[in-house]
Amino acid sequence: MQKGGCVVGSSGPPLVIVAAICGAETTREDNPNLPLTPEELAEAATLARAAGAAMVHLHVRDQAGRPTQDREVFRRTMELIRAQSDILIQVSTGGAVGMTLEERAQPLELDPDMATLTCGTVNFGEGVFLNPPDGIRQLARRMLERGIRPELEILDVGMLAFAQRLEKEGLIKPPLHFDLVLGVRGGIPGGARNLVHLVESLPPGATWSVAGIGRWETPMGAMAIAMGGHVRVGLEDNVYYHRGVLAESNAQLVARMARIAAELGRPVADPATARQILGLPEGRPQGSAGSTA
Ligand code: KMH
Ligand code: ZN
Repeated sequence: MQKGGCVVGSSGPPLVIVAAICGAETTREDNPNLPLTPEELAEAATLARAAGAAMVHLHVRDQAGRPTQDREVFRRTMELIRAQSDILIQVSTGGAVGMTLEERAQPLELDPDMATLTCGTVNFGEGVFLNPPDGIRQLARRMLERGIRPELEILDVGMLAFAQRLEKEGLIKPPLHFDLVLGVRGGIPGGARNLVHLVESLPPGATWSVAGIGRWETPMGAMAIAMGGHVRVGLEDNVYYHRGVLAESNAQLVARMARIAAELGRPVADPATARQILGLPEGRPQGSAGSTA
């Protein structure tokens, strides 16, 4: 994949759309269409797949709708998703602000297709999303041991340098895959100049996607499509379809990206194609969600 190559007007490389369907912070008060239970999350993932998503970025909630990293809730949700859909599953190891690293690491035991690895600490609204160097190393080591490919979450510029240090230490293996998150209150703001700076700072051979937060979701996604990157959209990142108009579903946000991609000459990748693009190991058996080993 080209780092910054413009593909507008040509038939470009397939586009991987990731659906961030729930998150840890979004509430039903923010958007009543937010899926929360394992059944609702599985249905949302299936509909997102039908709309063009190749991978789901997964958080789960407890019975009261609060964020949890409980392994058994993840297991149930992953089993339901895999029973209904071939969508790839990327589990969150970020969890919610305030969780310990041990809590956050639980879904790694379930053999997900991919997992997030945030590469530094950042203010997160009024909270602090704590990712000290040795904590990041611990998560990276567990992923390496289990053969889980990390998606490197970059919420500010300095995190890129730490990712490259992890690579030098042998804790992550090239080609690296990055998710450039712009617009978190405390991280790098959204905008064309910031996105171009991040993309031009990536190591050679890297693949990348963009997650624009709030009003940045659509413009950053459209830019990423034009620049040859990939996109993440969903209610975790943005609850609106238009200013003041709530999104009806995650699938609606995915479908918009698929339409923009079609106009810009990027076919949407199915999960098998996304596997190749992202360098993921061969598929896990359908209907399974790992062992407890
Ligand atoms: N909920 C955020 C504090 C991830 O999923 O890896 C962290 C997050 C990142 O959502
Ligand atoms: Zn997340």
